[in-house]
Amino acid sequence: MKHILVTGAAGGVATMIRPLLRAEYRLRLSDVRPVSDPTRHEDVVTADLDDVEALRTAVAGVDGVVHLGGYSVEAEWDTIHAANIVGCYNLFEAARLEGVKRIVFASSNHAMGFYPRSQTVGIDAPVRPDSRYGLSKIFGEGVGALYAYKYGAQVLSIRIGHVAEKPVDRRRLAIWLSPRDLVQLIRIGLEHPDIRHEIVYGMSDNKRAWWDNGNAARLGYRPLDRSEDYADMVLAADSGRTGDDRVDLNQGGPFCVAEVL
Ligand code: 15L
Repeated sequence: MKHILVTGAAGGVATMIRPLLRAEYRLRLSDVRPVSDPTRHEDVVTADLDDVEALRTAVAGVDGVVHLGGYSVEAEWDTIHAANIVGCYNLFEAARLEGVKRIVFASSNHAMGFYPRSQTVGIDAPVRPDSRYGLSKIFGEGVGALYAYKYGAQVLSIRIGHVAEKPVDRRRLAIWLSPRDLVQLIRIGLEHPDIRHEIVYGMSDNKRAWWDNGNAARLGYRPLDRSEDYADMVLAADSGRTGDDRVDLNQGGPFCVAEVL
């Protein structure tokens, strides 16, 4: 079994996918917060993203990294800068110093949040961050490209929509990503032989999608879950109208107006 470091392991996304990843990989879990209930197939390390030496210890000897760590919503610049700019750079640098080449980077749909929902965007469209958070994810994709092309890393940046057991509102019908579909994308990032730096959208098989996920399909991604199966329930509960067109018409939704979430 390959040994994989998962950063941000105490967070919601990591908690959802750990049982699935454990079936295929031995996991090393890192966070600054306590990680709940590690099994005997998991070891836990405490590593702050501002500490390259601690990150080197965390990354040493693993076959790949799934970088879910950092700050996951909009916040003041100091917070985003520390966690998602400096922290992301430190993680890639620690991996380079330890000779770890495979990295899956949890980017976000908020790199593209100011595209209107009426437009289908692919991975070649110019970025349109909707927040300091979205901007930091573009930086992370850039770091991935730098370490791939300059230092020989193999990096998959997944522009994640919303990871949950099911889509929770109208917007999420377009961007929902089930835990097992996320794990399928992570597997591609960790295993696909021909990756240098690739960007894919992190969504399930969503009929209402506003992203062209052709690059993920090219890499072999075949999502198993469909948001449309939940559409009746979701649409009955959510009109999708807040009264603010910036929220209602843009892909990034509330991130397009939020200062701090
Ligand atoms: C994200 O990138 C966030 O990390 C997550 O908390 C959700 O808010 C998601 O986007 C979303 O767009 O729904």
